[in-house]
Amino acid sequence: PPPELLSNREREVVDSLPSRFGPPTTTVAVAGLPAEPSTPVSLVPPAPGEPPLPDAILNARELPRLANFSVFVPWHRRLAGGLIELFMAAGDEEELRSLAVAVHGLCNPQLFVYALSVALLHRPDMRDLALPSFVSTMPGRFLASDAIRRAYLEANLTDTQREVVLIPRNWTANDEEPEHRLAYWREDVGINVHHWHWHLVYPSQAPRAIVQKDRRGEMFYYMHQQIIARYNFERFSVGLGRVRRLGSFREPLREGYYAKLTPNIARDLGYAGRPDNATISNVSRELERVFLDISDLERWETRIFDAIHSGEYINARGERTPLTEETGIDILGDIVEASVLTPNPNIYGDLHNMLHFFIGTCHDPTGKHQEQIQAVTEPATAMRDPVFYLMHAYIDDIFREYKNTLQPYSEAQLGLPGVALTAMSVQTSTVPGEQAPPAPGVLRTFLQESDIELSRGLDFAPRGPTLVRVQHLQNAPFDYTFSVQNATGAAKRVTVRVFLAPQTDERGIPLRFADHRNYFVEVDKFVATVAPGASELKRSSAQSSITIPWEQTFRDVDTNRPPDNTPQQQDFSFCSCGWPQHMLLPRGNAEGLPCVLFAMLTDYELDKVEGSESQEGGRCKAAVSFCGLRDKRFPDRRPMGFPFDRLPRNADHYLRQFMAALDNMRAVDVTVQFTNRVLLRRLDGAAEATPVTS
Ligand code: CUO
Repeated sequence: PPPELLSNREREVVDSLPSRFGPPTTTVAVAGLPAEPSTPVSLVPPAPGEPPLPDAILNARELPRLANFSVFVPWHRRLAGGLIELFMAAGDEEELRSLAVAVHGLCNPQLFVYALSVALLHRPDMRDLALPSFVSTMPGRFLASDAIRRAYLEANLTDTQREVVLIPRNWTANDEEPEHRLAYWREDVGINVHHWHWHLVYPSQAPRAIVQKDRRGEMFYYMHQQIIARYNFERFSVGLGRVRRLGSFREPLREGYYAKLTPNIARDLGYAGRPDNATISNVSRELERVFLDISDLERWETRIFDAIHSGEYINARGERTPLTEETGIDILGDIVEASVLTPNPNIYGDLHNMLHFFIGTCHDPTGKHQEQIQAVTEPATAMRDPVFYLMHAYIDDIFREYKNTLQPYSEAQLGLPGVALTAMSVQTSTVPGEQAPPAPGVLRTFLQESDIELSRGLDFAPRGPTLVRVQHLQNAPFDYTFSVQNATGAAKRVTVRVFLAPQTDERGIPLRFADHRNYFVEVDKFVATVAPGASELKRSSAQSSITIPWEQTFRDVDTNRPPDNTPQQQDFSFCSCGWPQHMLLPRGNAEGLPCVLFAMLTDYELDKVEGSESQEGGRCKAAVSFCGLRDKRFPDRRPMGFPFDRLPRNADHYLRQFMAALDNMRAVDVTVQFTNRVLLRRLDGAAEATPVTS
């Protein structure tokens, strides 16, 4: 059985448990706790003369144990912020453990898991600790409640009687709902774990040292912009048009959604559903202590657009302050989200977080039915709901409005004198069950089955491995070859930026650069040295700067550690933030979706950031483009999304014309071809491919 961890079985109050950090023989008695922690905490009411419980715990006790917790709720954020601070302040591992046991026993378990996870990700002494896969510790937020009920039944059988629980592919809706064609993507386990993990790495409320990461607001903008770009790519793959942007807070939300997820299976407190064409209303919910009107949202929106169009925002002292080319997008990100770094909450409010809340409570805006929030109001589940993309397309539009006020990049900013990217190709490896590799330029996707071990998350069930099996998209690994001509006469360090985009819009009409740029998804970014003269750079799709490997999504703590265990890879928890490798490519279609692969070389001397030159050899560099580098500044000085984040100099141009005079860029046509069959079964995480028919 997997080791007992505090984050296992979140509703089971522990009497004693082995140390999750130290040797397995250490135990912690809840009532007594370690003999002399520097902040004594007890689960029994303090006797006269004993120190009282810390305020953070007393406050957190006000959230009922079985309520659903969400960081999109300001009150919940405040409670989490207090607990994170408490966990961060613990002097050593022993004290942290005693505090954790106390909070686990006294407070809402979802709040506990969130706050402890954020603290573990940020405490220097915990950096080698691998957090267990969140799918296995909180399966109710990632897997169908039906399947989890079934897993409970299996868990009660003997080891030899147990069967793997199959999760059907079409369990939230059927094809009468056109949006259901994308359920495989929206409901993907890896994508949702990534989003949850991203919000742990970038909490919007916690001690300032944790929140104030380099370019945090810009990262909020960029990571979510890329989600929308990827979603549109996926929509084109299945024959749907680009996602509709939420145009007004008062319009009906055509896309209903019923998540069929129950984070608290014991009390059956599932996420609420939302019927088609629902509208949001003024909110007054005592349950989450939110009392706001739609007109508040509209006021915040107007003020944010005022800041964008005037080029100035109002800071904490009420002064007009310029949004500069250097930091404007970063400040705007903090304002729009809003994180605790937002400069003036009275003026700019809490637009994005509250949109998650207004939409997610539109079925019961006053709480009179005592209904739970919808899936869209919680980061672990929000990306399942089609409305997430309407909403975030609207948020993205705010940032785009700002980016459109900036000067287009000049040729000097875009070019790299003396270095040319003369050719580029991709070669996909042989697809499981086929004899030969695909033709050059053909990328391949198919289906895979993976098993997830759930016993860490089945509260109150007997111990023993219990498996569920999910089907998901997968892509065949591929290699890039870049041919470079370096005429500078010396070796040159370059950043290679690689993007993929659909060739046309949903009607098959070519897109002008001004619009096309919004569809480019980053697939890789890396630093390389090119020798003088002609040379080739090779790169594998597995090295992508946005992804984490399959194992980190689907495997458990002890097995997800890379075999070599090198120092730079030990920093596993932070690394678990990242887009899943199995979703690196859009699905494409059976005929092969026409795409453009774009690459650009830039001067590393201009790109590099002091102290973050760790693209090579640093700690935890997986998924750096989406998750940053731990304890370091973002290692690329250029704006995130460069060169697609701004309008072109000529609004009439297409990509070809945009690149015309720039030898350091190259675009080639590729296709993404999808095979609607399960070609891979890796039931035990083994590397070999087992072709099966389906
Ligand atoms: Cu990640 Cu709205 O911030 O979902």
